[in-house]
Amino acid sequence: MLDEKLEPIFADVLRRNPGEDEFHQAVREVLDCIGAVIAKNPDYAEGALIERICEPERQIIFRVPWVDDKGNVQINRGFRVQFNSALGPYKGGLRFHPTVLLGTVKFLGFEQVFKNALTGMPIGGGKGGSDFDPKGRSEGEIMRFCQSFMTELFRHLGEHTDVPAGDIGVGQREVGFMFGQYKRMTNRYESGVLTGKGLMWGGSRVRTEATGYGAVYFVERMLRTRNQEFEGKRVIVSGSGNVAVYTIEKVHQLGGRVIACSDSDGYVVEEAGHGIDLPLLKEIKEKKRGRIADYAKARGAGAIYVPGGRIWDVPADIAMPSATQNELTGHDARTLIKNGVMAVGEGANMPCTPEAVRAFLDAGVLFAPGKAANAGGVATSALEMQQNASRDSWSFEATEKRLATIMHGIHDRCAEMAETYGSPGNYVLGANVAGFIRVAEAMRSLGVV
Ligand code: NDP
Ligand code: 2IT
Repeated sequence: MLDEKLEPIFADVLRRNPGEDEFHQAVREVLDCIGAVIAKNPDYAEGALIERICEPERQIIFRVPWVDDKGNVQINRGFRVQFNSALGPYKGGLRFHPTVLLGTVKFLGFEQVFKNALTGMPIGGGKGGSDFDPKGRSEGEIMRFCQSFMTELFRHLGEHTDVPAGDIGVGQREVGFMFGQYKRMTNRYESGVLTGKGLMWGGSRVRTEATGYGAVYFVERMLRTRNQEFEGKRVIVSGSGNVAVYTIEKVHQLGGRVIACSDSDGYVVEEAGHGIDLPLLKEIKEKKRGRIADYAKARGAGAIYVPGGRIWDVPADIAMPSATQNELTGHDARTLIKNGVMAVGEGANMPCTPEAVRAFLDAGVLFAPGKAANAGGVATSALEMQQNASRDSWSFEATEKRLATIMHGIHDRCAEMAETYGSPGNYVLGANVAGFIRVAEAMRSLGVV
């Protein structure tokens, strides 16, 4: 039930952003959580502050024309939603996926505002991307697309203005092509304008690993509140991209056993030995840009490949959804609960549907919401910006230590806020309240802008 002050605000969000279901879902979750904050401190509802938080500061939509390898002209749509800059320059990734619509980018930008606030670092929230589908495209096509995309986007960026990074379909290769085009168009080697760069040209150590590692650090700390640990646990991780691969790596380092992972075609289960063979998975996914079916084939009899199946049917102690939004439904949640899941950590953005989140909370399953659990990626991006600003480069160990400290800090802040607002152990409430308060405080100080 929404607070009565928030009801008309949400009704307005629905009316003014028709058809953007994912954006509605993300806004609804935050508004559901901040009712108690408003009741305690009505000042936060003054000056249309909540209405302003729900309205992006700027939304940029542009045509991205490019020529494919056959000489045909292709047209895609580019987006950048600069959602909130109260805490710092807009910061958030770029997603290249055929399903990307304005509403997708708005939901991701909105989540990013609170996530970035939770890190405690000086970064505002934004997100961008395109409905470009990188699957099956040659390196030349990817480069030409990235160059065309940046030819419009560059004028909206800057190390003090807006700093994109990767997300689905955008990794170091794409960031490189975009940084090259930005450098060419501006005639500036402005390292701090993009993060997720290569180590040779201004990138930070641990950025590649950061989101997955950070999510595992968060869940580890959460397990500890019940005297549990990863050691000996059966873990399933959906997806097999950047976040999934480094989630698997850290779980293995902590003695857990990841027995299943997936892509949009299906999942693989490997019960024997140490579970998923990470060096092989990296070889196939990162080097060859292959599929989970290729991985399963290379593993032979020890691995079972289930095309088109649901990975959540695999019994596990811990589930880490790390692919995409709404990939884990209420039905999946009930299956996991029936099979005895004790903790769920969202590596992806909003991977669990509201019904699934409700089911986990009601069943007393430890649940780490994405905007807290996957904040390690953007936090390490902020560390990359720090290194760029001081023309410095830190060791792997020092950077990973900073990441671990940041994740533990986020965990503890969420836990404390959940307790303060009467729902101990509810990290969804804790994350939304803690993120909201930091953004709201800054916005109040900055006046009506
Ligand atoms: P990648 O592109 O590296 O990997 C994405 C993975 O998810 C692939 O295995 C992909 O499978 C799968 N996937 C994507 N879309 C779908 C879909 N519609 N249905 C089923 N599977 C899908 O992306 P990342 O690992 O970077 O991102 C994964 C999630 O983590 C996203 O929600 C992203 O927003 C979030 N995130 C990423 C951060 C980062 O630093 N990269 C930081 C914080 C959050 P397939 O190859 O078949 O498409
Ligand atoms: O969703 C996310 O936090 C990201 N894709 C990372 C953003 C960033 O700027 O590093």
